[in-house]
Amino acid sequence: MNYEFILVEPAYHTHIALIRLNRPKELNALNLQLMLEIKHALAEFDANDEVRCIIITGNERAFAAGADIKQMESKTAIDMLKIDQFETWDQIRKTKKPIIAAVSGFCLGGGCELAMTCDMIVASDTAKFGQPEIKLAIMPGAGGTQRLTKAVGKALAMEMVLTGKFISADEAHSAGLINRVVPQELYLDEAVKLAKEIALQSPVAIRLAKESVLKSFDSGLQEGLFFERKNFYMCFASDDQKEGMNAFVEKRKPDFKGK
Ligand code: DAK
Repeated sequence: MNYEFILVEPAYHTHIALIRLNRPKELNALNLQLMLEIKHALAEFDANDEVRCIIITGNERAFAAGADIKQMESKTAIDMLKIDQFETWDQIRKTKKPIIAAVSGFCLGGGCELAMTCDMIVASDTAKFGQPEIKLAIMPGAGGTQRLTKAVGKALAMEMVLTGKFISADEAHSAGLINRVVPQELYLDEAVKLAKEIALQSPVAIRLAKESVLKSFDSGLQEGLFFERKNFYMCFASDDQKEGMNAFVEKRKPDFKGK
């Protein structure tokens, strides 16, 4: 697939792939094609054994200022139903490899929802997070009311969703929405640092662990514990588990192969 609105580097660093949203003039507004391209690139990375962690980023001014308002403006409810963008978003959410959002500048509406669909968020100190859909007389539609509330709690989520106010990277960090805040010139490097730590681990165990953490979002405790247990057992079916434990015993660094 030729990408028009994203830049893709499957080997950005060893075992780390990068997707850069690339509609700078529109502050990376997420049009339908761009979302399809992200879905496609993620599926390719999932199928590529060399990739162990994925970073999605924008540019210094904007991660993404939301879904493309100009593309949505004239749509009817039935148009939206027929387009069924949720299929694309669901596929993105189902990516098996860990995804880090490296965020600078505006991270709004669908942009914030995309960042929250990723597994971790590293932000520049200039980042601004918000769900301003209410100002357009709509509401978050790609998980914003759910993931934001789970991350920051009811009080702040309600305020952000009902007033559309933005919060700074520091506020987002204190509220538990993001993993780290660093000076703007370092946000991508910091995301790479985090990705490198993940890429050193066993890809099998990483996949099972990611799945298990995500399970906690949509299950009760008992069901989640049961799911975790199955995935825990599954780790012992991998060569990586033998390698990891053997390397510990032999006091050397493990070399994980994802098998
Ligand atoms: N869509 C389209 N164009 C956008 C845009 C957006 N979301 N955000 C910015 N732009 C465009 C501007 O129109 C402008 O284009 P020109 O006028 O130069 O042609 C250019 O980017 C630069 O923006 P500004 O001139 O406005 O720049 P400022 O620095 O003055 O302001 C701003 C930056 C981010 C505060 C402002 O641009 C702004 O308020 N943008 C809109 C933010 C917003 O409301 N975002 C939420 C959009 S609704 C769904 C999934 C998700 C969604 C819906 C459905 N399904 C799965 C069904 C999500 C919905 C949304 O995100």
